[in-house]
Parts: sequence; structure tokens; C-alpha cells
Amino acid sequence: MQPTHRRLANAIRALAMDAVEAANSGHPGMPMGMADAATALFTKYLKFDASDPHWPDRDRFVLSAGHGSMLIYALLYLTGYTRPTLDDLKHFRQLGSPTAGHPENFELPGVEVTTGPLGQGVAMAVGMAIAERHLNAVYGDELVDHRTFVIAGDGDLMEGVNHEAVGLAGHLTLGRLIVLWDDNSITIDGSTDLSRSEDVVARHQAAQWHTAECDGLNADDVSRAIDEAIADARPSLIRCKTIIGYGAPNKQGTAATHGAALGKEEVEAARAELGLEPKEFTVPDDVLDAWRKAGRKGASAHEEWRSRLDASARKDEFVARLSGNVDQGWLKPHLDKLLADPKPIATRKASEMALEAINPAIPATIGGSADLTGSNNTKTRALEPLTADNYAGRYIYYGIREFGMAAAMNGMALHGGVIPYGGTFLVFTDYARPAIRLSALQKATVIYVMTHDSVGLGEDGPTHQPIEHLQSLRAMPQIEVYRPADAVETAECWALALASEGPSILALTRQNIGPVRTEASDENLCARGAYRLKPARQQRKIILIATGSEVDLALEVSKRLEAQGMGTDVVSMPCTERFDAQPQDYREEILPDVSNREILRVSIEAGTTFGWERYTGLHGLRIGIDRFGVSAPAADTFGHFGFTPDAVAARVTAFMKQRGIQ
Ligand SMILES: Cc1ncc(C[n+]2csc(CCOP(=O)(O)OP(=O)(O)O)c2C)c(N)n1
Ligand SMILES: [Mg+2]
Repeated sequence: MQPTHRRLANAIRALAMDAVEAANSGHPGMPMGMADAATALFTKYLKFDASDPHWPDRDRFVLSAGHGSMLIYALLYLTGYTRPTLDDLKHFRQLGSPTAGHPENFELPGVEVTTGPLGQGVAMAVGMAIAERHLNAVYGDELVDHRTFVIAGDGDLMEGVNHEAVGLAGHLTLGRLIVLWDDNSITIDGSTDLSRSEDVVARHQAAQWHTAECDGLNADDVSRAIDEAIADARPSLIRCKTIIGYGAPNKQGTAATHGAALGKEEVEAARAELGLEPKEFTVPDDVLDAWRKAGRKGASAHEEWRSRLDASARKDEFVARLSGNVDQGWLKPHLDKLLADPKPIATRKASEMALEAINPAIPATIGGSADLTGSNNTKTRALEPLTADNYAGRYIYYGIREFGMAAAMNGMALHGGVIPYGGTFLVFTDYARPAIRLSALQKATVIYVMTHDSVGLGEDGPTHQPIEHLQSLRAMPQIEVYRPADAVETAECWALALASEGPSILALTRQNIGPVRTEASDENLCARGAYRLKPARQQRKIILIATGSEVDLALEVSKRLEAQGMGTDVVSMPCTERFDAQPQDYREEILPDVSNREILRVSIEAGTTFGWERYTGLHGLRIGIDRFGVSAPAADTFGHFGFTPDAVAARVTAFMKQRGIQ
């Protein structure tokens, strides 16, 4: 006899309880409350094949309430994924175990995205649903036809990013997106009455979502609601009424079950209440068999999909596209064109010119902007908008939703088959930062086109002028921050960003800047992160290290210093992370490790000097801006902060004099 849904669900409850108990750390409440709903989803609806977690046409499942990680670990184990093993579950939250505190996409195939920072799972799922509809429009039902399911908690739906994500999903009519809301009326502090009065369902309806309600503790009722959601063309919110920690007789329904082990006594009481096996980490054979069968249920759909793929004339193209490799054939002809006609342009414009070459050559790119299309120069001529009526479009009007855009781009990138890039002002990376951090942590190939990269943006003033942003983004691991100095560097940086297995930020100017690279090079010079743009003409006394718009300035400064008899190198440093990754001898060659008395190192960047000691040494000179900006035309602003050739040259010579350097 087939075990009841409740018995299947109780296996999740048992494993969650036991793993949290073993770790004496973790969150049993959420998995225990949502076990029935998850059972309905995984046994009846979710299209997956546990033997191939990477099957491209699988449904995507996002556990947005990532603190309930034992829910997904239990499901992956029960349905027969290779990992986690039962032993992995016993090592929940321990060093080296893939069963990390929160689900990490890089630890376990089957965990599609990294969740834990509340709200972002739903927002990434929106991106996955966009990618699915786009690829469906391009390749048709036979190759791409799947759904994105989410389990979200109260916290996910309270976070600000949820409003952005829900608005975008409703606007794009992402009917393949279904969110199951664990409506347990509890968060860490206690009842949701402490902090929430809004009508969450009505909010989704107002955003053009379909909504349904069900008893989240009754798998059949959950199934009924999922059927309704599938039948509706709009994205769906299913409100699952649940009880946190369901099955723990003395603690269920209370915040005590949210994030702490239940304790030996309560676990025993729960075992009795739920009729579980007396021994921990034990799943009855018939229950495990039924779960394993559920894990193989998708195998036939998978096989049918494979034969459709084999029969498809577009198989090679589809497979290549999913692999993420990009054709960089666009770069050389583009560089030749730039070098044939060097002229001053803004790097945001140079980025658009690069994109005019990239977008036709690389059909995987999907551009967009958070309502700054004309300022970010992100839309190339041939790109059509991606809309509810035309998912084949490749340009997304994200609206003023920087965080939502960045999170959606993470979801798109992790879905695979598309390379998202999106723009806003560099200063508003602050609004997107939590998702940028998840791009980095998850190694999602997302390209941030961040324009108006310094006080050089001018009149918009201090609110819009980034100061600490470049350095704060460089402080983030696993992301590359590029600040190209002209059109050639911009193209080189685009090529690097496209080839990267992680996220990149392109910091681009609003204002025109002169060409600094006027000769062809066989190598992508930006690939090493920093390179000697201009060697000293006389005995080297000074190395000017500059980025972006300050490279041209450094060249002018070097002329003045050379005229005073001081040999001056100019080093362009478009990407500090790449430079740091170079072998010691290369770094030594560019920035010799000698005292600043022998060779003075000077950094020039129109942003905070914080951190530039790394390249100038403590006794070097750092030229930057350590205060908020000013509202004035760009030339006046730069003049005010001393970013002119004469002022910088004077500072360098004064510094040398003061330090007694000849
Ligand atoms: C952005 C963010 N803020 C705070 C937290 C810490 N946190 C983890 S779970 C949680 C409460 C979430 O409540 P709910 O979603 O209702 O989960 P439940 O208690 O029902 O399991 C909080 C505040 C977090 N993970 N992410
Ligand atoms: Mg809750």
C-alpha cells in the first residue's frame, strides 16, 4: 500500500528535527510546518529527475525561506539525489559538509540558488521565470517548457525587494511562477501581528497576480491550490495556512520552534505525536521507497525531452548556449574600428558601442536598466523589449527597481542559457548591493553596467556622485570591478566580463574622456588588471596608478613631471582584482617593491583614497576624494577637487619636496 502523504511528510519532519538536534543549531519550525505542502509539490507537480539535477528543462525549485534549509536537504535525500547522503544530514551545518546552514547553490546540485537573505529567493525566482519564458520563446515548447516554484515565508514577503519582484512578475505576467507562502503567522520576534497589518494577498492581487488559499497541512488541499495556480495565466501566490513546528506538541505554533533545536524531550514527544520511528535519522522502508519513486517520476519526461533534443535541428546551438561559452569574435573587428578613429567619448557610450557588436554576436545577452536606459546606454538598436506579449525580446525595462533587477539577473544567470546585463548609476549599487553580493557568492555571470561613476557626473551633485562605491565593491570577494579608461579598455573589459564565471561591474563615465589606447595590441591588456600604459622617458622616479577617467589625467600629469626631469610611468589599473591575481613577478614588474624614496607611487582615482595604500604603500601618495561631492558642472567639480593636470602635478612635486625625495 502506498504510504499516506502525511507519512511522507513526516519523514521530512523527522529528518529536520533530528538534524537540527544533532547540530544543536538550525531551524526545525519551517520544514515541519511546510512538510505537507512540500510533499504535494515534490510528489505530484515538480518536474525533476533526481539522477540528473542539471536537466535543463527541469522545473526550478527555490526555497526562499532559506533558514528552513533542512526542508530541501531532506527532500533531496528522500528523492534520491546523490548528495546529500544520510551522513551529510547527520553533519548538518558542520565544516566541510554540503548541508550548509543555508542552501548554497555551489554545495549541492539540486539547490538552484543560494538563499537565506530573506526576499531574494522570490526575486531570483522571478528572474528564473523570465529566463524560462524567454528561452521558450526562442526554442519552443519542445525544448523549454517548465515552471518555477518557490516556498517563501512571512519574512520573504515583508522584505522591500519582494515589492519590486512581485511588481515585475505581475507586469510581465509570469504565469510559470508559483509561490507557496508559508503563512504561519510567526517570525523570530513572535506573532506577525507585532509588525504586519497589510493584506498580503490583496497586495499580490493589486500587482496582477492570481492568488489562492489552502490548508498548508493538507497535501490534497495544497494540490487543489496548485492546480488552480497552474491553470491561471498570471503568476500565483498560494497562501498555505500552516503551523510552525507542526508535530512538536508543546512548542508548535510558537517562535520557539523557528530557529533552535527542539530539545530531547520535545523531540521524543513529537515522535510519539507523529508516530515516527523511535531511532533518529530513520525513515521507514515503505516511506523511503515511495519517496525514491517520486524522485524517478520525471525520468520518462526527461527521456522524452532528450529525444526531442536529439531530433532538434537546433540541438548544437541549444547545448552550446546552455554551456555558457561565448564567441568573442566580435572583439577584434570592434577594436580595429575604434583604433581607426580614436576620439574622446564617454565610456558609457563606448559600452553601448561594444554592445552593438556584442548583442548580434552573442544571442544569450539580455539587457536592461532600472529606468535609466538613455543614461546607461544599455539598449542597442536591434534589441526589442522583453514584454508579456513578446518574451523573445532581449531588453527589460525593469522600472525603478535596482535590487529587484539585480536579484532577477541572478535568477536568470543561474537558470542558464542567458547572460543578463543591467544598468543603473554606480551610486545606486547601494540599492542593489545585497543581490550583488549574492551574484558574487553564487558565481552568477551577471554584468552590472554602472554609469556616472564619479563626481565627473557633475550637476546632479553629492547624492548621485559615488565616493566610496568603487572601493566598497572591490572589497567584496568573487566579483570583478572594472573601471575602463577609454573605448578600447571598455571593449576589453566587456570581453572579460562576458567570459567570466562570476559577476562583473563595469564602472563607466558619464562625461567624455580622451582615448588613451591608440595602438593595437595582440593581448587583451585589461586581462592582467593593470599594465604600464606609458613608460618613463627618463630615469623612473614616479609611478602614477590611475583608473578610468583619471588615466588620461595621469598621462597629462606625467608630461608635466617629465618636463621637470622626473621619469614617470603611467599604469592603467582597470581591475584591481585581476591585478592581485597575477603572478608575483608581473606585479613586481609593474609596481616594483622598492621604497617610495626611490620610486614614488601615486594613486589617482576620483573616489575615496581608502584602500589605495595597497598599491601606493603607506608612504606613497593617494589622490582621491574623501568627502561627499558637490553640485556643479563636471569641469568645475573636478577643478574643485584638484583633479586637473596642473593641480595633481603640483601635489606630486610638493609631496616629494616635503618628503625630501629628489
Ligand atoms: C534579509 C534578512 N534579514 C534577516 C534575516 C534573519 N532571519 C532569518 S529567518 C527570520 C524570520 C523569518 O520569519 P518567517 O519568514 O516567517 O520564517 P518562520 O519563522 O516562519 O520560519 C529572520 C528575521 C535574514 N535571514 N535575512
Ligand atoms: Mg513565519
